Amino acid sequence: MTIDRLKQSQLMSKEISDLIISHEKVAHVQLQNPLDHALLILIKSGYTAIPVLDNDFRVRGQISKNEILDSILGLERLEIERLHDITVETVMKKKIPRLKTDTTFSKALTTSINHPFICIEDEEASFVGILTRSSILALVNRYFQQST
Ligand code: 4BW
Repeated sequence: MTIDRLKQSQLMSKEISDLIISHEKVAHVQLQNPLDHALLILIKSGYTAIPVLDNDFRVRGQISKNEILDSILGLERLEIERLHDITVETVMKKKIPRLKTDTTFSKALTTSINHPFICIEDEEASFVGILTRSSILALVNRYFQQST
């Protein structure tokens, strides 16, 4: 095996644990929060979408500004007054990818093609943090810079 092939295989089989943004730094909301609270967190954090957790700190889905606005879209206007009566659970996206901390970089790279961030769980399915597309790209970039 050439040195380049060896380095590539080391990168692809590396665990993602070093790349995870820890849960303390991740903006999130809870299932029963009303949409006005979720919108506030999304606007204040500046992110498009964030994880949704339950009371046991388990990942249940993710919610975006677009899903919130879509849920209050009336025939002629945004029905802002409904924001307080709808819960996050009702409109969040439930089918999202999740990975464990010992997942390989190769699997995370493939998953990140269609997902700007991936929620990371521990063995008990508790939320550990997120893996963002930018941290994945930063590592790929470092790999190519070092190879040239
Ligand atoms: O507030 C921001 N700070 C920084 N440093 N970068 C930001 C911020 N808002 C957006 N960005 C940049 C990042 O490069 O724009 C990209 C797209 O953001 P998004 O998706 O559409 O809000 C960011 O790319 P990324 O770092 O690869 O993050 C991908 C997605 O992961 C974000 C957001 O949905 C989620 N995310 C990232 N950090 C988060 C977070 N969600 C909650 N808490 C965090 N700390």
